[in-house]
Amino acid sequence: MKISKALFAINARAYLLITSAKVVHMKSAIRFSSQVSAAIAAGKPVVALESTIISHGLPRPSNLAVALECEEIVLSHGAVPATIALLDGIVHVGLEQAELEAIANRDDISKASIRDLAIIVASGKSAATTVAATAHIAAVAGIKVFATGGLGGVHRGAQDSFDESADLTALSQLDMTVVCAGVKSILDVHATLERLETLAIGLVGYRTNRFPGFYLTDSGFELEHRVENAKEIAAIIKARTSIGTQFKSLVVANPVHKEMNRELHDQILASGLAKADLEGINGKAVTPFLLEYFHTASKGESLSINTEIIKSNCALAAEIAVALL
Ligand code: PSU
Ligand code: MN
Repeated sequence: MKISKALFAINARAYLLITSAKVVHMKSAIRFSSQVSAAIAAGKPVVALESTIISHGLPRPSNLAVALECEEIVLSHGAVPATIALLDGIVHVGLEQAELEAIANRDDISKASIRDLAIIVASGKSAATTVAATAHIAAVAGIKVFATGGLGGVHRGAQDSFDESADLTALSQLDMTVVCAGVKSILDVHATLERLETLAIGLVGYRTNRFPGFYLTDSGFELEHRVENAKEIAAIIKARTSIGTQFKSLVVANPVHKEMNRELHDQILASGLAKADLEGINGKAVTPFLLEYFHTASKGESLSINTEIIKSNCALAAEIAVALL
């Protein structure tokens, strides 16, 4: 019953792709929390939240506290939070408190991008979802707005390693609006912006003309488009549908209010990149390694900024979801 209600909200393309056999499979693989399923059925605003940030982006025990706070912020701004994660082979859209605790504290939570989803489901394992995987599941569930911290992107040295986050290609194929604070300077920011352009992913600055650099309000790159409020963003989302570009996501770059000390930032960045190189960190371990390094080396300063960023993105995402009604 819950699922059939949710299926009404599935976007047109996803619906076409789902044969009746696949719907039967989805019923067993995707579980909506009672709060999320009620919100979808009633047409209330819902905001998707990712879980890799909880399991692999923030240290314990603040990860759980931040995750709970994020849910509260979305609620207080008039939308329903749908944190997305896989637990014991089930894709959850909306987590109950005990499930959120499991994602924050269990040691068997891997990091799943889109290609990992079916493998984790079939093997009955558990994983947190990246921006790519969260956006995919959210789109299948008919959720239009998603809040995260920073987007994945093109890694430094990608011309040799080919290390580009699947977040980018995922967002080039999904009807999703992602609120983030830009990308971290652990990445090649310029190359990431170029790839966003090539992949036709929409990009607007929220009350800024500069692309934010996560801990820093300005990554050094200019943005062509600027918006001032959630209503303007909702108008862009609706315009995408009317001209057929809705399956290219929209990234809303929301800069942090109070940035990190730039000297400290640059120093930690340089030593973190050098350590990752020295230790031969590669593949999907690179991002969590550098995030952890930042938190430890800044003695908590990056953590408090990170927390502020996520909270602010959750508030804006909820405002957008409300404005879309
Ligand atoms: N960037 C951040 N914080 C994060 C991530 C990226 O500032 O927590 C996480 C997100 O879940 C993102 C993922 O989708 O890392 C990208 O990882 P990769 O580069 O392995 O695709
Ligand atoms: Mn990678």
